[in-house]
Amino acid sequence: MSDKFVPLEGYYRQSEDQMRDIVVQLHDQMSLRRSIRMFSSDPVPRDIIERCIQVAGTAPSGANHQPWYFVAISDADTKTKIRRAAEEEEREFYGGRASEEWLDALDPLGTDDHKPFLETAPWLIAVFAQRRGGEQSGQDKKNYYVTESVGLATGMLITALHHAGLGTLTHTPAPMGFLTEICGRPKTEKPFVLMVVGYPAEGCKVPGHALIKKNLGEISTFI
Ligand code: IYR
Repeated sequence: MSDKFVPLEGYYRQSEDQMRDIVVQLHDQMSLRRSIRMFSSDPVPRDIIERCIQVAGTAPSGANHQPWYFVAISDADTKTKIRRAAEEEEREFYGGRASEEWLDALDPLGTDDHKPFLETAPWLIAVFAQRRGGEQSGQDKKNYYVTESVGLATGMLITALHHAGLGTLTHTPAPMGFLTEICGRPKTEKPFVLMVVGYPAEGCKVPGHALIKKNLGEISTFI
């Protein structure tokens, strides 16, 4: 075997019952995750956010190029700028850009063009997708499966934040080009999602619609 390879570490077999306990517990925990739109302004320590971003950074990616970049924002002025720009886009979205079908689909969520949480929440994490890069910073190779890779990393970021007991919202004001400039990122990176992060507000409510989850039979087939 070529010296390109190193021994696998960190995997060990546990009993089937242990595996069962772990996945049942994980499912119980993750099935309580909700998209939150009412955030407390209580601060969340930066090292928790850093560590969750590191979890996201362990995601698999095309050719291991890790085509993601995270800008974590707690600065109040920057949050205000983001809120203003996002609400401007959302006013156009709700005021005519979105189709009737789309607005109908959103009706159960009760969303509108007001996004106060963009200033209330202690952290916003802007996730960017890099069309070019490489496995090491500063490289300029073509990246592969960029959307899939950044989607996987974002899912792992949400999972980490949820495990920490934090509320999240995957916010996608469209178009999100303003994030590139406000976050000082190069034009070669595409804003992927704006993650809103913090403790849920006291008395936080979520749409009942969010509780409708497809069951195993609806989302899978075993052959
Ligand atoms: N970006 C808008 C609209 C919106 C779109 C979808 I698809 C959602 O699942 C939720 C909202 C907004 O954030 O209000």
